[in-house]
Amino acid sequence: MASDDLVPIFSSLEDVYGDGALLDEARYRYERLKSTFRELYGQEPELYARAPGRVNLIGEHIDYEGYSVLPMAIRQDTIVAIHKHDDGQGPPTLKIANIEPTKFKSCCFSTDPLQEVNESQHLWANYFLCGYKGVFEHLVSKGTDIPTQIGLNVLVDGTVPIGAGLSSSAAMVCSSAIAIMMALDLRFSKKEVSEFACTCERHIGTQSGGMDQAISMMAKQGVAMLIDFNPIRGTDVRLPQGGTFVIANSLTESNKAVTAAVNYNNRVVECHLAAMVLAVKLGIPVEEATTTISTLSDIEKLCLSFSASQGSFDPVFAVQVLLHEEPYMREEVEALLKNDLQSLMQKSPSSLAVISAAKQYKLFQRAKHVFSEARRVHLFQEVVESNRSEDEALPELGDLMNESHSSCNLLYECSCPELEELVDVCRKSGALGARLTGAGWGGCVVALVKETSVLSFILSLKEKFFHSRTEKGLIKSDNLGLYVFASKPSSGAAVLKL
Ligand code: NG1
Ligand code: MG
Repeated sequence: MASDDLVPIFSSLEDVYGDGALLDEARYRYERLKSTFRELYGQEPELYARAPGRVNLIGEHIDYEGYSVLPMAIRQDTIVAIHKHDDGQGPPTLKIANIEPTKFKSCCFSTDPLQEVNESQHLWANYFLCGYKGVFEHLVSKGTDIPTQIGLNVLVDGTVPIGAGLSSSAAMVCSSAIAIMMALDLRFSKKEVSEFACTCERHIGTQSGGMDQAISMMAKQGVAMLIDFNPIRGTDVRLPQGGTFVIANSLTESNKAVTAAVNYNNRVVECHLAAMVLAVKLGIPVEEATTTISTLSDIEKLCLSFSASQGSFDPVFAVQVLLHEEPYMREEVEALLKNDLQSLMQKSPSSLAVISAAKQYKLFQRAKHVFSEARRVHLFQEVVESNRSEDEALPELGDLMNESHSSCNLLYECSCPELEELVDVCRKSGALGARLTGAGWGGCVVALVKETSVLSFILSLKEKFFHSRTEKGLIKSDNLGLYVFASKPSSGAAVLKL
């Protein structure tokens, strides 16, 4: 299986960036990295590691519940240039600089893999530190010898927009992890990195699922991928001809690491509580429910095991019958689970932060979103794989995307006014479907558009959404290509020795 392959090492930019306009841009970026590296550190990079961002086509907020998702890599990526360094003066350090030093200030960390990531500081370079810790944690988990700590000089260039739901964080963690892997003379498979990069990104304080790291590591040019979890597996998905995905940025940044307790992690905790409550309602003893059930996909498995003896059992139906629509108060959940929430969440400091910020829990809505969204992913894949004509298939895919968005907005409440406006503009501009992509609360929209109308679609978005923003000075009109662009499935992470 492809994901068991080692992280590829290339010696030419063409291998990764093809031979079009992207290659010219890449040449410029790598040259600039090389010369800036030399100026900063007095040496040239030993190698470069790059990992792409992604756009999730369907399957939002379900990866951490164990459900399959359907993303594709985008061309925007993060490049990490790296070289070992030992100036013999004092203990070795990790020096991390960015090609945009005013926006992203240089940082210096010790080489101790046991150092904590300071969650409250929200440093961009923390994502490098996550990758660094991840490599060592992975070695420990494999029972492999730990290499001697060495100093590293690092320079980063990222083109994935930040806080846009296109996974700049995973692009940075994955590219850092493989750069460090190479600098320490280690070789891991794409799958290994997918797995440990997901776990180590949690040092930032978000309880991420594994979608972003998996697609960033395993993506292949020209195909989207169905990603399954436990264990991680990627299946190529060939998108139907005649349709193009256009990404548009709502220009509202959502920094998940900062808002985790009320947004992202809050939803993870609500799903966890919903799963335990459903288990109890399905007759599982409380003790067992609170110790063995952690995700909603555990509940679906339970339902399937019942269905063998009691006829079919649908998880969306179970939610409707077993949970109530009014938000649950803490006392009610505690009474159902015969435990106080503090002790149920005690193993996870970030869950404790959620509990102290939350006033109520929307178990019905969150669980209904997750189960129905999981189903939409499979319907999407079925349509893609069916031999239906593009005239038939594309509108069906568009409908599924629209349903997904409405569920994200109404049930999961992870949209925002700017995303709503942009989705609306997309549909009025001829999109077959449009939805928020990534975590939401800001960031991007992905729209499915007929290939033949992509240009007029983008023009319409520029006029109806972006024009007023350029007038207000939020963005520059000559930069609009950064905020709205068509995207083809791009290739996954790689190391370059140039
Ligand atoms: P983005 O949009 O990159 O912040 C996040 C999670 C994913 C997934 C989506 C929602 C991380 C690294 N990524 O993505 O795992 O849960 O939200 O579908 O936290
Ligand atoms: Mg992210």
